[in-house]
Amino acid sequence: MTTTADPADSPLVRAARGEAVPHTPVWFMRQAGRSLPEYREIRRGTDMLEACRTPDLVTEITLQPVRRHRVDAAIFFSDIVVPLEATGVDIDIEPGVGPVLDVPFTSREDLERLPELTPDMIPDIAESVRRIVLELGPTPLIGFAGAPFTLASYLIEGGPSKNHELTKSLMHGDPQLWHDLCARLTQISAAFLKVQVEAGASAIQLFDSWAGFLSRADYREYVLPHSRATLAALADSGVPRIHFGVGTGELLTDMAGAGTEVIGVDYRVNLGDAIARVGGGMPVQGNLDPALLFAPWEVVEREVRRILDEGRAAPGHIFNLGHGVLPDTDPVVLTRVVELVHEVSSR
Ligand code: 1CP
Repeated sequence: MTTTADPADSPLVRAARGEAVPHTPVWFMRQAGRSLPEYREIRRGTDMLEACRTPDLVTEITLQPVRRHRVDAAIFFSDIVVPLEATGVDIDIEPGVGPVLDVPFTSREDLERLPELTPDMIPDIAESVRRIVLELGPTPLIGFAGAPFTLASYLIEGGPSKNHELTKSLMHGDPQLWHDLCARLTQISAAFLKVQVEAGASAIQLFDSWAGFLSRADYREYVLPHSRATLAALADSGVPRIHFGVGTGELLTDMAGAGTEVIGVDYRVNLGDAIARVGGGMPVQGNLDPALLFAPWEVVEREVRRILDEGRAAPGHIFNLGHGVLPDTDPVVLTRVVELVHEVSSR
């Protein structure tokens, strides 16, 4: 099979559509940043959110893992809270912690102070995407955003949370405010995704990282309608959509039905079981345990082969980790995984 130089015909996009591929495409969540020495070097002295708004840096950091590992896709270097900050939310990304707010979201007045996101608030994002796409040529760029629940959790908790208790308290204590907040976050997420697609991204991923903290009943009532609306806003964009959350084995069928072409699977669910759970008809992404990259190579190799094998039961498989690259991962192991995936799956 020949592939053209068009990223819309790349192995990643083809696999996401359930079409035949020359090899199983592979990329890694959090491949940009984190474990790469060249990332740490270029980021030195620049605040994370400032880096995300600087096209020179965003372009270089997005391309670094593609050059080094020869992955089948780039993931846009940004963060799920970038669109929130762009609307004026006073939020920072603290090194070693993550997104933090001095004044968390509590009330209707806070919602009234949260405007919609318009493209003129993020001209640099479109510019970064255009530059990256030019440099990438045939390799697709994946755009992304946080889903309303995960964004709401940062706003309400004021930072990373172990239990999401303030979020659940607001969700149940004032359902109307909860749904209105999530409707606003749907607009913000969808607008952020559309800017990336219009500037040339070839696929999008909607991260609902913390949805696994919810019961299925709460997920269905308070979260799924908003994720569905976010994904629906991209339905006519022409690019495949990937939906992923951590610890979401129990929610997989609901998430798979949210209006996505590909369901991302975290490492706690066996890939074959995940494929069966969603009915076998849907392309999947995943799901090597990122902690296993620290194990002896024989273990990594066995797991990669098993996951590739199980992935054959789906109409398409995008190889990935079951969550992000851990900061101390040896980048050499990541490159070897890419080579192994390509070698084993080539046909
Ligand atoms: O100073 C630094 O280097 C900050 C570390 C860092 C980086 C490199 C953060 C802070 N964000 C990012 C980039 C990032 N974030 C990317 C692009 C890079 C890539 O994937 O290769 C993406 C896709 C994200 C998305 C993101 N941010 C998610 C969803 C993905 C996931 O891992 O579940 C979440 C939950 C965040 C919030 C966030 N931002 C940063 C951190 C450390 C966190 C997590 C904090 C927490 O545990 O709650």
